[in-house]
Amino acid sequence: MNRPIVSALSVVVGFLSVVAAVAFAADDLGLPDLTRTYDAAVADFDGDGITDVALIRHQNRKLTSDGPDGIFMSSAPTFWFPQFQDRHGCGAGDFDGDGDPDLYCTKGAGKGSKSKANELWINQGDGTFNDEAASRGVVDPHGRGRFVEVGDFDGDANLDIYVTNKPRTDGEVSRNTLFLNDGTATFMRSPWKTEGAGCPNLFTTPSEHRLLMTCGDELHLYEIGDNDRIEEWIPDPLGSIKTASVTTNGVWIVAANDDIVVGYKWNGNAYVEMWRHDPAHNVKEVSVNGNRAYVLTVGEGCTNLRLPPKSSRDVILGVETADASVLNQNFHGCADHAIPFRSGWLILNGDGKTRGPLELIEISP
Ligand SMILES: [Ca+2]
Ligand SMILES: [Ca+2]
Ligand SMILES: [Ca+2]
Ligand SMILES: [Ca+2]
Repeated sequence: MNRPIVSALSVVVGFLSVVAAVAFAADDLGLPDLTRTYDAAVADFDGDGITDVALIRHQNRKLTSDGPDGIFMSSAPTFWFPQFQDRHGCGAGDFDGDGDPDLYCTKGAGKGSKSKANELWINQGDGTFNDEAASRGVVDPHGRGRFVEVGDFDGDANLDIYVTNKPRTDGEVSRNTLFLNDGTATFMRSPWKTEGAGCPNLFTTPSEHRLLMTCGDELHLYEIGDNDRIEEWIPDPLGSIKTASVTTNGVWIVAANDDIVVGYKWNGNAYVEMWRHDPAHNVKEVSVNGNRAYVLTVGEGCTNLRLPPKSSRDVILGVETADASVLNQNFHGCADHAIPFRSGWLILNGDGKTRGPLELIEISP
């Protein structure tokens, strides 16, 4: 098993007065250690009560392979996806309503000049998955796929799929698309539009009917009504917002630009700024899980594995109080995404062409 040059993962990380957070090596849980990463989706895919991880590594023939993308399950053997598919963001949900989580994955489109087929992996309940995207209407052949958000956006109790797409280079339409589930895991494109193509990268879903996304330095919170009706709130602009996340009840939004993290609270009419926190490093992402927000910084940026470690200074904030716990991690690799996982987060550090360590942060009450 490959180990990072500096073993920062298997130790308790320092600090703190507010929460107890512990970092684990991902390979302790059967996940790869140093690897490239693009996205991950978490769910209990094998139904044993333990959260599993679908790890997506932007696998591509032109880039060094770290093994195929796959679903790392707690009891069943890992399920591997077909190799070299330029797979990007994935989202898990029980789309066919049979009680087990399925998985939808976007793909790129040959730098915006080719067609491709996104994948809808339907869980067979025996540790295997079948790609049924074509028969269920979610291939999105011209979409230059980037990220996925799963939620019941139209309130009919069936899980829908929101896909962000980067603009194409050949004039074909490639914009963000909401696929609505008809209740049989067959999907139709909604006419509903957000800030369309060109804003593919950062967004999250606070609750049903809603979509929060950052787009061109602005923060958009959409409330999705009848398909063509859009209501939108934009909190007092922080300026150059690049990342945001929200509590599941929609009461709190935590947003950040490069320098400042801000907490907004819904007062019945609008989101009102309640606190600010300076994390002292460039913020890459904010991810809310329960009443805690993980602020992922890039510090000195992506570091080469052959060089001495440089510090980053990630922070866990109380969403309602902004009480802060600093994590000095000294990770190699590129800070990538913080994905809510069990009581903490799965941290991806292998963005781009640089391999980095996977990390698990667990929070004790
Ligand atoms: Ca499991
Ligand atoms: Ca299912
Ligand atoms: Ca199933
Ligand atoms: Ca729905």
